[in-house]
Amino acid sequence: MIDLRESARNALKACGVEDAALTGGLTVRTPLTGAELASVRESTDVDAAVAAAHAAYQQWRTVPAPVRGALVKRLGQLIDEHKDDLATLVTLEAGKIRSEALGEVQEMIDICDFAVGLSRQLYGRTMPSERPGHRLMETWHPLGVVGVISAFNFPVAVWSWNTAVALVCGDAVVWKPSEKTPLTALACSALLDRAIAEAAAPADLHRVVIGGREVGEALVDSPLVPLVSATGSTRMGREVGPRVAARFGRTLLELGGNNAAVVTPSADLDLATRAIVFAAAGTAGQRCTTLRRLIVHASVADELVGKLTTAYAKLPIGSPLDSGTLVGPLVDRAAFDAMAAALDQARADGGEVLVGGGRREVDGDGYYAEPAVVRMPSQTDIVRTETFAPILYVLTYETLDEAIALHNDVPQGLSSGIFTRDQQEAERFLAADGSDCGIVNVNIGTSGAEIGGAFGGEKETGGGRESGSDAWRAYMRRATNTVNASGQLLLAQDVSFL
Ligand code: UN1
Repeated sequence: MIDLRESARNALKACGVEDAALTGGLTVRTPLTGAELASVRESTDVDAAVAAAHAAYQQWRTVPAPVRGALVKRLGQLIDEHKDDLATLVTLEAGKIRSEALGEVQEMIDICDFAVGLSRQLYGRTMPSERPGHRLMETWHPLGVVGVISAFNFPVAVWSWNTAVALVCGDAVVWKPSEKTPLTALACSALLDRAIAEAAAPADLHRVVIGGREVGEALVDSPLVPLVSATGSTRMGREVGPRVAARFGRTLLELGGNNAAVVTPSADLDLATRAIVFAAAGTAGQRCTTLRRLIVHASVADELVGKLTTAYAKLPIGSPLDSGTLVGPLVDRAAFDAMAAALDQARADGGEVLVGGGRREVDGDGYYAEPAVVRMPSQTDIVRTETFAPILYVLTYETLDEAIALHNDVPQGLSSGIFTRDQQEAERFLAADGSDCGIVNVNIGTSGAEIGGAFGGEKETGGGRESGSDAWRAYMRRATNTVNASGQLLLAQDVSFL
């Protein structure tokens, strides 16, 4: 039996976290057993951290972007060198199975690569001026301190999406990780500190602030934080959004999802089954991209549900430290209670729990849930609510219009998928009158997006886009420049004056 505390301490040490950071008032528990992993020091002066980061930004913004990219390149190398240590911490703190923990660290390496390339591609446009001898163009400048608020379920990848991009954009970062996962944050921060020191970049370019609500609020309210990138519940986003807007700051919100897949009669049901089980039961249903609703054509519903219940009944649930495990624990008891309450409500609404829903006694106070499949008579309120646990609600449809209407009739709009071999159906789902989500897939589940695309969603998901594509623009400010080399003063729109 491995000693989890020892294992966490070794991984932290290997990443360069000082012992002093590991004594304090915030107790960190592992979802594997509920036992205490460590205690960490809470931050008392967020304003000071922001001020220091702001001073660092003032230097960093004048460093050429490709030179900024070299820092992120080194960060990516260090993360790669410490892939095992970081994955161990992700497993211990967030409960992910090894392969998913390693996958999360791989996302960090990938986004560093992406950001290094980006550091030479922060392109602005030039536009034809309507005046002779004039040039019209735009320049992208660094923005300032980016406040990153991240959730327990992707304790490191989401930080890296924001931080790797923000750093090449010339910004500084102050990070408030989830109180449930401060150890992975300390490890990432130590690696970045090392890269910063080696690059002789300003030491305060990145700061971690650990604590609860007050720490987040200080970041949200700071006038020195022009962008707050927050990942978490819609409830949290509803508070953060207006507060930042009130001081004319920007937000990048990545909130709840209630992701669905449509399965049409032409779908490859074996491929769909594998994709659905990973998307719905993987990560114990604790991704914002987790598949929560299945909208199946009535003609294939029984066959697909049969395949799913068979696969679910065999899912290895247990400690993520065991190599055969595919489903680890929920993060804590509250998550399990929320799952049980949602299942009770689904039953009260006429739903039938076909498989799962119980708790497996695995180790101590770990809350290991059996992923559940629930057949529902209609899309009731509980189906329209995101419960952060492995519950898959199954609904049936007759026409594709009906499926799309059901699909879009939820408050959230993150990720979606269609399983079909009919190109017309696929194109319809991808079209303007198809899925209303930020992520729309064909013959792929809703989770497990690559970093190269922009990540985020519509409606109550918050509208932000992070990670790849042109998401970098949110981390910079745009200046539009008109340059007059004509030697005369010509006013636009033919206006005459003086
Ligand atoms: C999240 O759950 O907050 O697409 C992020 C995915 C991962 C990221 C999820 N690449 O499932």
